[in-house]
Amino acid sequence: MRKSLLMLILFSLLTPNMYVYGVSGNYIALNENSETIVITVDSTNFRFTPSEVTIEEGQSVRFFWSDEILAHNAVEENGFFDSGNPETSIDFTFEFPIGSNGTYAYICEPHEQMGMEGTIVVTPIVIEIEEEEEEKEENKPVNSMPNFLLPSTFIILFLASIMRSRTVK
Ligand SMILES: [Cu+2]
Repeated sequence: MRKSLLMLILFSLLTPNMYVYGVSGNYIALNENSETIVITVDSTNFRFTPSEVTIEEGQSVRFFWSDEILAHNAVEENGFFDSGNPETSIDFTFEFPIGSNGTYAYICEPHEQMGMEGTIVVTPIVIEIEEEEEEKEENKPVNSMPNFLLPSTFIILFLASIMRSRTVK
């Protein structure tokens, strides 16, 4: 009898925490599912397409072309990423890590003079954090208070009933 009471107390204490972990888990899953942007070479042979992309931190850019007439590469101006030697076929994926937000200019080394260049804008991940904070604040007066109070109320009631049954006997 006492074991089942203890289990009930533990369960009611754990339930609000499990809910919070579940929510944050969903946010992580959303980031992992974000798509990779593919940048290739257009029909003029001297342009990247798309030449300007905006992504979020944690997303990847894939430089991909095959059997081009000319050999190309993609090199960031400060060496942040580098697809290597110019090739007619390239498949190079670069992930922009968390904290890498900023604007990155890159060039194709053999065709820099032709204006073969591009820009990648990486935006910081702020939406998830804002949502989580807003949710917490919104829920505080409505949901969080009863969630927090209920388990402790149960414990007090259970302890009181146990103590009462002891003193009676
Ligand atoms: Cu090129």
